[in-house]
Amino acid sequence: MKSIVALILAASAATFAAPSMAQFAKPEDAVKYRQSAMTLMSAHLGRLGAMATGKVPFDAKQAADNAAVVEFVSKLPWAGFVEGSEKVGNTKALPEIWSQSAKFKETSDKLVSEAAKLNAAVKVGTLDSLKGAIGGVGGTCKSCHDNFRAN
Ligand code: ASC
Repeated sequence: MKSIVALILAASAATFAAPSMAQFAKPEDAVKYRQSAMTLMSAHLGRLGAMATGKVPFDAKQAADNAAVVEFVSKLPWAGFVEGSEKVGNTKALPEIWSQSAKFKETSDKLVSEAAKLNAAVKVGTLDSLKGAIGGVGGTCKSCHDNFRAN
């Protein structure tokens, strides 16, 4: 019985670990993976941005739901920046992602931590708490795009 439980745990751990060590059948799949994650991040951050700027009314539940997605999804794109996917398909990824990989990692780590801060902040449930934290995320998106994405 114990070994069955251990087996199930090991199998589910492997499933959950998959995104962070994603193996892609072909480089195009890696590009699609990271772009999909970025698309989700943009959609959910966009909804928070609309609330923060007053384009749509603030709704604490909506804010919390969107920030939870942003925090989770912020962890995903990075596994898709594999060697060999630099110039594949329709990508704006700059070569600096690979030639300055430590700096890229630092920026991506910063996004993950800013997204976690945003998610914690919106749990307060006020427009001010959202406003106070969304800039940290948006600013990190921007600095990474400025340095590592072709416009
Ligand atoms: C978004 C989005 C981006 C970033 C960037 C922040 O919502 O789609 O690319 O924020 O505009 O400066």
